[in-house]
Amino acid sequence: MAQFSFSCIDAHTCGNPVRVVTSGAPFLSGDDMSERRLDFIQNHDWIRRSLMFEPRGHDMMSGTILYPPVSSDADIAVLFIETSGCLPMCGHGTIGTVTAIVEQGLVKQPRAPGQLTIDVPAGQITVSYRMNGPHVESVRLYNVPSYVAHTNITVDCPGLGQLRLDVAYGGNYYAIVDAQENFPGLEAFSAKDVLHYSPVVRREVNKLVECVHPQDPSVAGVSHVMWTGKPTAPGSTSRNAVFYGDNAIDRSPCGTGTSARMAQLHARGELQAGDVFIHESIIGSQFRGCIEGATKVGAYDAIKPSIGGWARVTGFNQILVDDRDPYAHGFQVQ
Ligand code: PYC
Repeated sequence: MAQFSFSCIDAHTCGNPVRVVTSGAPFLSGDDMSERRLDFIQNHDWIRRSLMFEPRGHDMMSGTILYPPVSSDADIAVLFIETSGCLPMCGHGTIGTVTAIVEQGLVKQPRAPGQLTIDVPAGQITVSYRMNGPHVESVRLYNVPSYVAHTNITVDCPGLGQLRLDVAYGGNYYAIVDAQENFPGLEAFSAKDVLHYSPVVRREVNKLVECVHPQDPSVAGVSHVMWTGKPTAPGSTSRNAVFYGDNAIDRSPCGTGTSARMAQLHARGELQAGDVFIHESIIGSQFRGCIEGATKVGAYDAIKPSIGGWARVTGFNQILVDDRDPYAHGFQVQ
């Protein structure tokens, strides 16, 4: 009989869950977090399924596993896990993780006060955080360079008709659907509509275009679909719902999605460096996005995005995965 135990801090970032695994992680081989992500996917993926799927998780479950830094100038390294797989980057996951580990004193000597440099599979990111007494009040994430990969793709979506969309990268590749003739905007869509139409859009766009990150071929393919609409919460610039995995809608405004969206708006000339972009989620929570500057990803013009948000710890969870349990490695109901 084998029993595995994982210490977790459970939190949520603006409504979307983050399960931070602080002990029980397997040793990973590879020279950077991108290679270590591939090692995890090949040899240890049962851990992700056990911790993310039912009965220990649910369709929206998302999390991180903490590792020592890989680069000499980083404080920590993070592997992202969720029901859909191991993302190269996750914004809400980063904000939740930083909040949880700083509040619990798990970063012993940050290299700079109020800041962390983090190795992630998509590269290296930095965060700054603001304390209020013992609590982390807010986190700003300086994300990986984000760019537009394809514009004006047309897909056929049975039930809606032809949809025009752009594909942009913000740490993951996003198909971004704006209001148009066959999609009046997110305000006309229910959560059920998002769950129903997104897998079709994702499948069709992946048939039509190839997305491979110019600097890391292991980051490829459209994984997320963003539906946009008019804001409803005070101060919001725009509203969105991001679909991921098989059954999930991000409850947060989505960090990598907001980065991709800002890259798209910048490419269209609708958002400039220094502009603040307040992105609203399906439940009305907000991230404060900003374009920090311009850069390149391979031959593509790109932006340097930052995202501000908050997270709250909801509990401490010692999770057991026991061979005697027929559902030890989790299940999903489709
Ligand atoms: O915040 O980047 C994000 C994210 C990706 C999937 C769910 N949240």
